[in-house]
Amino acid sequence: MRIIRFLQDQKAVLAAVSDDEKVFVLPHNDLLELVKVADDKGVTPLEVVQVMIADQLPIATSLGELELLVPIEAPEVWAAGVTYEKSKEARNYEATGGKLDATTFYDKVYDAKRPEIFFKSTLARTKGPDQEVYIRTDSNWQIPEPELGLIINHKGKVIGYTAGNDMSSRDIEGENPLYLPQAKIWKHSCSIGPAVRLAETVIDPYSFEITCRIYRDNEQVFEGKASTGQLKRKFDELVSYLVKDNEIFDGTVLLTGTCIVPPNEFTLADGDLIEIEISDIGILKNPVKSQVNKA
Ligand code: DO4
Ligand code: MG
Repeated sequence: MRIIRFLQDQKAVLAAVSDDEKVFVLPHNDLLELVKVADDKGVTPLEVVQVMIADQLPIATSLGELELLVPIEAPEVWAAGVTYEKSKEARNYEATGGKLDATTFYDKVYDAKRPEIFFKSTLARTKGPDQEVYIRTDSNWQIPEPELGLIINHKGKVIGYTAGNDMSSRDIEGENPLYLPQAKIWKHSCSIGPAVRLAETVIDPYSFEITCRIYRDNEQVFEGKASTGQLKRKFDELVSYLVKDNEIFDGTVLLTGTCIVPPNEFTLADGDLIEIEISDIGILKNPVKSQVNKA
């Protein structure tokens, strides 16, 4: 069971999507309210949804026709880095100018007890399905980072899973690791969606299949696939470092690192379309816009 939000008559509507893609409107304002109702009743969010939709007909509009919004208004988005071997290799390439035999701090963090965790986005900055993500004007090497996102409550309990795009500037990051915030955070540099898969409906979170496709002039110019089974760390390990001595708010998203990196000669361009598909969650689509000449 997945949870979405869509726009209807200028208002956000919460809905459940069944495994056969039928959409049922829910009476709650958002996922957090649904979770609270479930907690108050001593049942699970899935059980609340099942009771709600038992005597209800699905809406006539298909999922593909809805104007989807971010599935959760996450107060903050955090991200883990260098959690997959593929990411470690890509960072080493950036930091060493291609000298792959050099040992860097990326090798160290990959093996260290403490993971890399950084601040990525706020509610006002986070974009949803079909919204534009921007590329920077001062970078010549930019990529999407397709990542599984954990939606957690203030104690770090995982409520659900979504897809996320940790847009990144490889040349700015490669020039100096102290530039990480500029390589990661700018206007429209983070998107999440299209749905939240309720945690209790996921048998094994280490078997999500992630696919990233990039289209240019209606032609596919990149496709990469990976699985969360390749993750070096465990999700609860990442969450434990995020919540430690921190104040985390209900509905926070933790992106869990990228496992797919386009070829080193690739950079995003104005007009590209990014698709991030995660099995049992959906496809997050975002067009790419350059900020050159943008008001
Ligand atoms: O070390 C820089 C960031 C790494 C990252 O964002 C990732 O591995 O996904
Ligand atoms: Mg990342």
